[in-house]
Amino acid sequence: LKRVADDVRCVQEEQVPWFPRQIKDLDRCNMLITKFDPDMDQEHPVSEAARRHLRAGLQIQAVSVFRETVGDPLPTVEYTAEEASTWRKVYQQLRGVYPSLACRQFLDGLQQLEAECGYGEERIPQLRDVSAFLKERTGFQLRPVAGLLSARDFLASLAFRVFQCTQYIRHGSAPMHSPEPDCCHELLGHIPMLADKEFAQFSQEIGLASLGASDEDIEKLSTLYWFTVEFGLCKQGGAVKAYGAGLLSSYGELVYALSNEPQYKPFDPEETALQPYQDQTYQPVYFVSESFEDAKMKLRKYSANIKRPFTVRYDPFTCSVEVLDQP
Ligand code: TIH
Ligand code: FE2
Repeated sequence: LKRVADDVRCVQEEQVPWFPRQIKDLDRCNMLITKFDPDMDQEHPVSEAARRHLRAGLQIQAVSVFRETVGDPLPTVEYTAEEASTWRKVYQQLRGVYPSLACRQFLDGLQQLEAECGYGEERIPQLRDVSAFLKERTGFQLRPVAGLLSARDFLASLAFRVFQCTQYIRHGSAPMHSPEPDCCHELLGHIPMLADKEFAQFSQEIGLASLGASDEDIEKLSTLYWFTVEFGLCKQGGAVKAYGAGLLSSYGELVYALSNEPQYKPFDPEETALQPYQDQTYQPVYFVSESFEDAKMKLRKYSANIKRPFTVRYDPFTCSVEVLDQP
């Protein structure tokens, strides 16, 4: 009888997609969604320096597979004067509108980063410094990545409080919007939010919910991630504010999202999870939640209900995931 039970369990386990159990397994979570090859695609508006970083990034990726842990010091990057000037433009423009358009949690985080982590228009913060800062605040750490990752790999890293970050900067000809993540997006959009304890907890929960989930559930979770963590709006103090990183790193889209032009829908995970999305231009529709807390609670509830034949629990002492069979 025992053998049968074992067999049944094996069959069940086979249906579950592989997922990282230990933080070092994240070295295997680096599947890039290659939209373009920096050496081949001459159309994509990437500066020479960015191409260099992209190539370096691809090398980092190749090397990191052999690394023992994700704790190695992050590489520092020497940005060119042209890149520094792109950063300055982006920073100045956005900084001016944040007080009226960004949510309170974001403003708090940014203020801390300015006071304690060298944030400002003068220079592009290094991932190494920012990672150390975050680690002390919320336990999140950064890991360099060469471009857009598969949703499954990106979400899995959140389960371990690891945020995979691009390190190169957008082309100077289009500072106000980039169709892909770059360091302006990570540093200005995501990092201030990840300095918030509750938001960090919530991000990790999305990650834990994604481990071993079906392709269909990953698609829904990443759609939800898109319309909240990337493009979410919430009501705060009687006004609509942005908390999504894709908005907070794009002056063009931030102003557009909070104008009368786009369509607003109330945030409801069941419905939002089915909304098609694209990343090449501004979103035609944004989801507004009653409050920042409301978005968190609803998404948390949704994540917790995803069906899997097991449950997971994170052990912060060993930075690993325990897998428990459902009774
Ligand atoms: N559009 C964002 C920006 O200009 O900073 C970058 C991205 C967010 C999400 C996908 S691409
Ligand atoms: Fe992002």
